[in-house]
Amino acid sequence: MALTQKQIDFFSENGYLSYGRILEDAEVELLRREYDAEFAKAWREDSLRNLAVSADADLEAKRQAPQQMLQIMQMCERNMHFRRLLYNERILDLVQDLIGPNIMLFHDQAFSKPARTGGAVFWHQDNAYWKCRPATLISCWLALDDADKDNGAMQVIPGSHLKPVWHEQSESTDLLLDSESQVDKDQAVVVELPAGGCMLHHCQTLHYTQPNTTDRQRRAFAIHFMQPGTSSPPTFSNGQTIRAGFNHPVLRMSI
Ligand SMILES: O=C(O)CCC(=O)C(=O)O
Repeated sequence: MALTQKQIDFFSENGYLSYGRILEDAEVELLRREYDAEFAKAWREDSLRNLAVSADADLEAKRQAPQQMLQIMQMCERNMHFRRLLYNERILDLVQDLIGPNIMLFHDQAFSKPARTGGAVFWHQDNAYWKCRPATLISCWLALDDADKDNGAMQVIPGSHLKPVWHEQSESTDLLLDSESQVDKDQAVVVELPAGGCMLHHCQTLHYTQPNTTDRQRRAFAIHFMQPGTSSPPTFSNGQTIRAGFNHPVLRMSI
């Protein structure tokens, strides 16, 4: 087992686990280079989203927006290094301890918060977007830069995975909003991580990242894992579709 029983129990009770470093310096360096190249290309091709503006904003509006919460979906379909990362044995060992030995990809996404202009990702439960059944998906969120509260480390509400809450569509951004009253922000825990560190969270855990108020960028990559047999509607609740192609590969199977 890669996780101790204590860590597994902590995850079951709280819906998240701060694991700490899982990638070596050289792996982080390589992924950062590839990440930056993919974001530069995506800007040129207009194939990324700025979640801080509404979904129909054009390229200029995305560029000029005072807040930048940049997202590339399915990095694994664009870049071999990120595709290989999905099969990283160290990461899959952690996931296996939480959802068992049969593991499929739901999808992946890169989230970039530039220094100073990096916007927030509002409090949400991932499964409010995904509507997967059973709601047993696990995410591994990897920090490619040191992440602390001020540059947008992950914040979570312990225990919130036990109950889905109502979310509504934000009018000004491409994000779902929690209903303010349903999140007791006093309970929030900030999961600070070093570059190359990861945290795991359940698909119903309420989480949030604040705007980046520092001079340090915050790059992150999230892999969302599911058990075979998980069903999901073809589009997310905000109308977004997972691009076809690589789709939902089996990452580990024990027959
Ligand atoms: O990286 C971020 O700022 C947000 C990440 C997130 O919401 C997620 O991984 O589900």
